[in-house]
Amino acid sequence: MKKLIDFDKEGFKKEVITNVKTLYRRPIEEATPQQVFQAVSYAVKDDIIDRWIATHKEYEKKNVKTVYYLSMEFLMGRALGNNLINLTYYDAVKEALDELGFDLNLIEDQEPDAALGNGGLGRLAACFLDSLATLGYPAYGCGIRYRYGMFKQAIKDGYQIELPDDWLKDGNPFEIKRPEYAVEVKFGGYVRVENRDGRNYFIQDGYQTVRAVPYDVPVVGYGNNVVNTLRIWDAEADQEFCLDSFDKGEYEKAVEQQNLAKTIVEVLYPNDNHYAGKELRLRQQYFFISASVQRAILKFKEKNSDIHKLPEKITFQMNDTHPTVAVAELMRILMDEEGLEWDDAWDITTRTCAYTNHTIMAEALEKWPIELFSRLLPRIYQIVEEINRRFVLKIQSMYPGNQDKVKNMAILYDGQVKMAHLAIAGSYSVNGVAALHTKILEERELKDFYEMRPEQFNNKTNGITQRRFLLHGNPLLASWITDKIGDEWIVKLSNLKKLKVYATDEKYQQEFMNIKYQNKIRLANYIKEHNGVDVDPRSIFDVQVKRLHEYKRQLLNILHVMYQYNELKTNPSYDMYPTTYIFGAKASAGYKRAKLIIKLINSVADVINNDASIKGKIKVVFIENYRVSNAELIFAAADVSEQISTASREASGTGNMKFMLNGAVTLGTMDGANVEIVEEVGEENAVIFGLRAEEVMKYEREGGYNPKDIYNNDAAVRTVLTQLINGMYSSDDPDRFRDLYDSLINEDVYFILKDFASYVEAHRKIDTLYRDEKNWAKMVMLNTACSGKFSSDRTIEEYAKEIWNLKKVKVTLD
Ligand code: 4GP
Repeated sequence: MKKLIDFDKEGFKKEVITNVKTLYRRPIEEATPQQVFQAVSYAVKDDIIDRWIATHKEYEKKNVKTVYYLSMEFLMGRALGNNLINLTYYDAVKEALDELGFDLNLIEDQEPDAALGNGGLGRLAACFLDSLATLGYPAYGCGIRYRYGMFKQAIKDGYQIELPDDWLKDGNPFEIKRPEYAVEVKFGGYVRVENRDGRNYFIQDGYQTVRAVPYDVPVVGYGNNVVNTLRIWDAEADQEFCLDSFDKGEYEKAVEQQNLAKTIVEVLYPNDNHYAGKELRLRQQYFFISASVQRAILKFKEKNSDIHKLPEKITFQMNDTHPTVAVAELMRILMDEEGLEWDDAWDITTRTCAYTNHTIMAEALEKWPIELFSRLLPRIYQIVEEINRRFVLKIQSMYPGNQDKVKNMAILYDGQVKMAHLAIAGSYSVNGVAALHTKILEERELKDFYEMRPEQFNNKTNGITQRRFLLHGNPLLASWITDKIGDEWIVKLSNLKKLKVYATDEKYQQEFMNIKYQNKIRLANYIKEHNGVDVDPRSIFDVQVKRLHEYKRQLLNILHVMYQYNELKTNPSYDMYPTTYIFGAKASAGYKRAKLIIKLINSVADVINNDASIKGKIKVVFIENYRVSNAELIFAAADVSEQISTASREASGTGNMKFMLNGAVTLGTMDGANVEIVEEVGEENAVIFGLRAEEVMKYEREGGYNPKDIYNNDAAVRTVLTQLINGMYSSDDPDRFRDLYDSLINEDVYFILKDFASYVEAHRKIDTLYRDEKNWAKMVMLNTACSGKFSSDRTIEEYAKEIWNLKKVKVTLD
């Protein structure tokens, strides 16, 4: 890849020195690593700004169509390394810093992760921004500038502890505050109707107001001068209004507004695949949506005079149902502020909004009580009522007399506002995130909506950015690949298929496996430093890192470890290849059972890691505070990628793709994008086990299965389950894990026991395969070689062509 422009190393060094001086009144020799990080970041930002300005000039000149990716979450991780990679300056800056006496890796470690997201859908949003900029598509990410991001996880006595993530405490060098773009967002009060010139106007009165102030964060495209914007909104009390209230003696009202502003962006709700129903969360949703949509319309009007052209210039892509109030907010603006009639406004809205579904988990469905929704957002609620009234009429005219359809599809029903139904009614596109997931949406979860309007539905299989998860996260493998096939893979991941020819060549197999080994040493060092556990890089690194959720079945994984340990202890002929089981997972703060599973993993680790008699055959490690930055190290070092969700439950998964890209073998169920991974790499290069989605869904239709049958008939399962309640892993409190035991024996809604035998078999197969070094090397190399489909560049091209109708823009610097 051509370098952007010649990097001026000496100039850069000078700038870093000057920055340290002006920011901290210090000579560089006395600067702390944090200060050097800030100084370097400001120097890099300087370079970014020119491209940022040039990009927006070009967008304005061409009056381009723009996608607004509306998302409560952007799990960005660290910015410095990624920005350097995408500016194509990484190595040059590394050298410059070396010459100043600093190690870029250590400087990067000074940066806190921007953890403005939980997991899947938040990290997907971050990968999408990277791809949009790299492909040159005009885009804004719109979200919230949470004062505290995803909590920091500490492990104490084996339990998860949540600590606040004060990520802004040293300042965020890349962001820019844009007070000139602040807008007002209104909450509460009541709506009165005013008739002017024969037309009714709806006016919200007696409301509380919050000033939404945007901070812009640059999103640098790879090697193309494009810099898009992630716009995250902060809340401030409306000073003018407050002063006014003070004057009028409305002291309490003024204080309330101050408090509202303070609390609204205070914290990210730490729920993954789960709806908590908190009032503050609805406030957050409306806050950032109202601000983003208002601002987008203002910007549109700077260049366009006819509001009817909105769908030609803007798509609002709603990342799950969290931003769904956008449908009603856009209606409000079009009618109350732009003066359009309902039909006109509805036509524009439903050609501007699009919706992505990320989960079929029932507990994730957002359903707001009407009482709360209408109190908080009175005008928005009126509009939703009218949308619902018309939508129900449409259902009734299509299916006369069919009350079930109304019940299943209405937006307002049972005293609730059903956000998914609003999202579908108000959107021109509804997409799932992997082929199997979209099929389940169409055939089961959203069947009625699909039957009503099949052309609205489409699939966009997720992807990940190779720039962060290979080029930055795995530099050894990245440069080996570039050596073999050139560096175009950085922007065209399908090129990796050219690596296939190397997969059967012993020399290259050795090179590849040696890189894996180096990466395992790197991770082993991290584990030693952070967990104090010695792990052997020659053992199999079998890894499950993702949010902790019952459907993801970390419990199945640890039960299998307990089983293997029993075999080692009791069966003299049991032979296994030394394996290190690595876990990393945050549990939502209020999710008791998930937290108990973390405790179980750590308790099992305690017993097994300290039993000298098994000669280190099994090690169990729980990596504390799993997040984007340590994930990069983990993916690079994995041999086996555990993707073991109950089939049908994991919409797609994206971790599975990151492992594959870095040369790990998937041990998984036929769920989410695993299905497509197997399709790409071939069933012989993955290890698949367990019930298929149709089988799971059939059991569910028929009322489940009886786990006691397995308990009664499988002695190994019985032993493992008994060890949950006999104190083997909880001698101080034998009942500690009884809840897990009961859940398995009585319901086992996630089919853990049902899949257990098959999972044991799959592990045996991994063991056998790993011993055949050449074949294993071939398998992992083919995984890397066949991962091209899973670039988020491919995903974004599909969105851009099939949903957004975006045009690419080229940016040149004067
Ligand atoms: C996640 C899904 O669980 C995961 O399968 C998918 O890969 C990811 O979205 C991106 O599409 N869902 C969530 C959530 O993060 O909170 O619903």
